[in-house]
Amino acid sequence: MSAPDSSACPAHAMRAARMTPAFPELEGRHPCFSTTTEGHAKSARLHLPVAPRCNIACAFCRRDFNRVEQRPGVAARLLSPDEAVATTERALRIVPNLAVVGIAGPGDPLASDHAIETFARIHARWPELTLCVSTNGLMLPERVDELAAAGVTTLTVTVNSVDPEIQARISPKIAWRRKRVNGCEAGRCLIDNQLIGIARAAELGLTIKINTVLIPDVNDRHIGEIAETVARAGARMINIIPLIPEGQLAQLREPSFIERRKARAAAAKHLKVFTHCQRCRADAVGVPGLTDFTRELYGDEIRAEPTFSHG
Ligand code: CLF
Ligand code: SF4
Repeated sequence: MSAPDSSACPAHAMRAARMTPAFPELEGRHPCFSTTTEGHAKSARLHLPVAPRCNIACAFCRRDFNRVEQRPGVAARLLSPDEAVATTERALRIVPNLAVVGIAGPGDPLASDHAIETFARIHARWPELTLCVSTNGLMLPERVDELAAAGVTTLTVTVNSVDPEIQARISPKIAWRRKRVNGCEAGRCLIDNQLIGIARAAELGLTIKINTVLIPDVNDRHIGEIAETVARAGARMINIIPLIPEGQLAQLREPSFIERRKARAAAAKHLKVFTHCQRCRADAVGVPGLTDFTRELYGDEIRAEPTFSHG
């Protein structure tokens, strides 16, 4: 009997897509670039909170040092590059299947030198580890070659808009070449740098994911255009993250289930959509959503509560 023709039936096609790795070389070796449930559960990541500051001001962002909140932008403490290397050494003894070392905060990894120095030192010592970075992309054109030279192979860029007017509502100001830039000019500068940086990263062979914070009545009708634009630049996957209203956007509401589905459907016309995101802390360790080795690694307990503000 011949296999069912998945192109004839949307349900078959969706099931086939769920079972087919989008990135075979990373499947089971990187939890956030594995696109099957089995692959996602096979490997752990270690986040090293070495990035002390940020160069843009997202209206929904609330960075903090504490032990309780389960969201990006939060860590129990900042690590120096020396401490990050020592932490990696300990984690390799403690965490089974540790395959990925990522830097995703608490600030932006490209706004200072700490992340790139940390990656270079880890890559020299443990070249078998996959190195992963998550950035707002403002400094990507200037620093992506350094990232690649330091061994980084998977990249996430948070792109919340490709329209400067919309972007100005999300990140009203940025620090660019030692000056403050506001409004649409800031939006244009950030978007241009993100797209140039993504294109260069693709040229260098990095696998690129986009994080997009879904903000009702701000960018919710703009998701398809974002996905189309970043796909053209060289991104391969998108992760739509629902806003939990905080900071200057505390007056907004969370996107509904239907709004999230619509956004994913609009993005799926252009990119693979990532669906396992756990909105990790900047010092998370383990398999996202499945195991947590924070206590064993740091010798104290971080009690996680589900709040979120950052992409
Ligand atoms: Fe960390 Fe991000 Fe790398 Fe993954 S998390 S830097 S790509 S190793 Fe993953 Fe966590 Fe979602 Fe990020 S589940 S918040 S997408
Ligand atoms: Fe910076 Fe990320 Fe916060 Fe935006 S969300 S201000 S990029 S740390």
